[in-house]
Amino acid sequence: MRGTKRFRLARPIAAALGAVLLVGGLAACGNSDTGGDGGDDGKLVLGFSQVGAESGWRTANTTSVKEAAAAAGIELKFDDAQQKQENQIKAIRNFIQQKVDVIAFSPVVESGWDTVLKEARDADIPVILTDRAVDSADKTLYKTFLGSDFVKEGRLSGEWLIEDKKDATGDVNIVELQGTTGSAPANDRKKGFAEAIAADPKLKIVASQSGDFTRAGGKQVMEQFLKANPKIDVLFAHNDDMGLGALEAITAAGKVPGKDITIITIDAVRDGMQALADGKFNFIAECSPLLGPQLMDLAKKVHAGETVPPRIETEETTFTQEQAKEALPNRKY
Ligand code: GYE
Repeated sequence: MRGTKRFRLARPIAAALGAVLLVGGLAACGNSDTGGDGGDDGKLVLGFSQVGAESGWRTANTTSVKEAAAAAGIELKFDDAQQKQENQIKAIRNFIQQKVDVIAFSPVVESGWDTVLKEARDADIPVILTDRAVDSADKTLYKTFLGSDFVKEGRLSGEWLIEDKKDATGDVNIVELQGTTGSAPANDRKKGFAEAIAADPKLKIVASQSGDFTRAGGKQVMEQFLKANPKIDVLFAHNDDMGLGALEAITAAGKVPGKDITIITIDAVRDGMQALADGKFNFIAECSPLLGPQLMDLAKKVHAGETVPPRIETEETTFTQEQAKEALPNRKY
């Protein structure tokens, strides 16, 4: 009898408890709907759409993002877009559907993002641009842009060249290996370099084409440049990888890189720095890929509703051959 009675009393309690748990569970889901606790275990969920794996820079950047997410206790949903904008748009739509707390992405090209960014805004999911910018006129479509000043990198490269060629007589013929067509670093590095070298009329860009930021692209386009242009004095490559690919083409054409052809690149990843220390490159403007820790910090802040600066610039330097020799042993990437 007693047992039965206890059982009878226990049932409503259990039912009530069940209801509380159910409501609690729904509330937890509800939080993530509105950008609340996100993951099942209460971790902030960050959807990150990476450009691809086109260069040493990109590999170092991916490692930095993954390591920083783990260190910050952030659940990272990582997507590799293989250098295709349509893949990035798909990934961002997936993140919206999954109701992640924050979306970060490195836009492969500058244009064409407004629609998907509006979708993220409508879903109340804050967006952070990392590494590359978009050209959207509506700046409320994203919270901040964390990355380098690419125009400055191009300008510093051009200024170094002016100094290096100040005693040269006659035309100095430059070939340019551009990054991915339509990308912020390709547009901006081209612009900064052109503006700087305009100060010296003997510096002339005789050919300029995209090598898509890859070694294979750099090699192939440099081969064409060498065939079409009997006199090439300078190569300006928008990243180390294209410069490294071009080295093969230059050597195969019987020329000595770093001597017959002055080579300027951007990034300063380990292989690039090695080529510079070895005398094959002549100058590198640094572009830091180690954006992970700052990105995680920003993700936490925007998730908490804090205001963040609309533009955060990475600190960078430049390297000559001598400086590369000194810096190489401590280079992290
Ligand atoms: O310079 C290049 C990479 O967006 C800054 O992308 C980045 C660039 C970097 O492929 O190596």
